[in-house]
Amino acid sequence: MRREAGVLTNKVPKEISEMANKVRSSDRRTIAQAITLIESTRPDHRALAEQLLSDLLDDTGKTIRLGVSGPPGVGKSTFIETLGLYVIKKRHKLAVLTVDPSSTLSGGSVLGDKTRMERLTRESDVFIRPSPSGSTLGGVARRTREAMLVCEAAGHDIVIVETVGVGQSETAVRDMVDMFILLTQPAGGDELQGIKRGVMELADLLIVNKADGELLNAAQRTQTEYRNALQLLRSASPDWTTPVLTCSALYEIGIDAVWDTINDYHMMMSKNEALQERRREQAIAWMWAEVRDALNEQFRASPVVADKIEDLETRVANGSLAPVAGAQALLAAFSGDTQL
Ligand SMILES: Nc1nc2c(ncn2[C@@H]2O[C@H](COP(=O)(O)OP(=O)(O)O)[C@@H](O)[C@H]2O)c(=O)[nH]1
Ligand SMILES: [Mg+2]
Repeated sequence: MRREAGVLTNKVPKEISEMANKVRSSDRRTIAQAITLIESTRPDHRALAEQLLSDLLDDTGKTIRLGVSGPPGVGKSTFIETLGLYVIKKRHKLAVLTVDPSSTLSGGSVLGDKTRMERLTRESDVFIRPSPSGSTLGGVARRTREAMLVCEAAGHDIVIVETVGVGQSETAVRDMVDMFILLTQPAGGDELQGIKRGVMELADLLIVNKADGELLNAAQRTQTEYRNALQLLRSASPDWTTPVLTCSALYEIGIDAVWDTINDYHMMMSKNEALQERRREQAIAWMWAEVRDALNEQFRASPVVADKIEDLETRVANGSLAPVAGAQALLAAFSGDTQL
């Protein structure tokens, strides 16, 4: 494609403005194509994707962005389907995106290829997109963030990003949503299973799922334990104390209260400008992440650097060169290269 057209002249190719218009008119095929373009790693595609996003930017942001995380099997997909069906009855348009760290590592998927969202998939006002496979979690997360903007421009006013809680992905998702929802399940005994304190601190809402049948009592006990534990942590936002709710995603119990809480939170955050502030911070963090990634890529792609890597690595490994000196040699080679 015409890389020069984008990079050198800033002139937006006709097909990109047409694509933007079709996204805005909510053409499903175009939305899917736009996201495929965004996920492409080819430099010419990247340039086009950036133009597309610039074109769409004014139509984004009028949304509730929700992140849903939790350990595997806790019921994230079931919950998203149940909540999703609930909100589209209220005439919202929903998009569901996933950030799946496992897809970047193994090509496999922790979230499961067999998503449990068959009922949602059949709804015409719902757009569901699984995680792209990418080289780094950060890369996947940024493409997901861009996909989110495309969905917003297409009029999806609720975006849910699902991620499995296995470490860094929670932070990546928290950094792109307005409200981070952490799902847990009834714990056996008195331990709070599976959720680390650092992750709990990220949560704007904590939900104990599977509060049904034989698990109901245990769910309520777990709810109390989390309430107590949260009192010892700092709140994610100054004007908001992270609530702990119970629900049953499977039997569709307690979803009203979840939705009310999401709305309360959104109203509170919008009223005191906290939402705008959070999004401003996210945008700046995103910009720096892009800089970091681009620099890293350029560094790796530099032939002068590549020439030196093997030798320097060997010397650092066998102790004849200090790691800091090795890094400086690489950086010097790189800056010499980029000043040419
Ligand atoms: N009893 C009960 N089981 C549930 C509930 N939600 C999900 N499950 C079950 O838990 C298992 C994992 O659910 P899934 O949504 O795939 O979890 P995910 O890995 O977090 O996405 C499935 O067998 C679900 O049927 C619930 O509210 N109550
Ligand atoms: Mg799942």
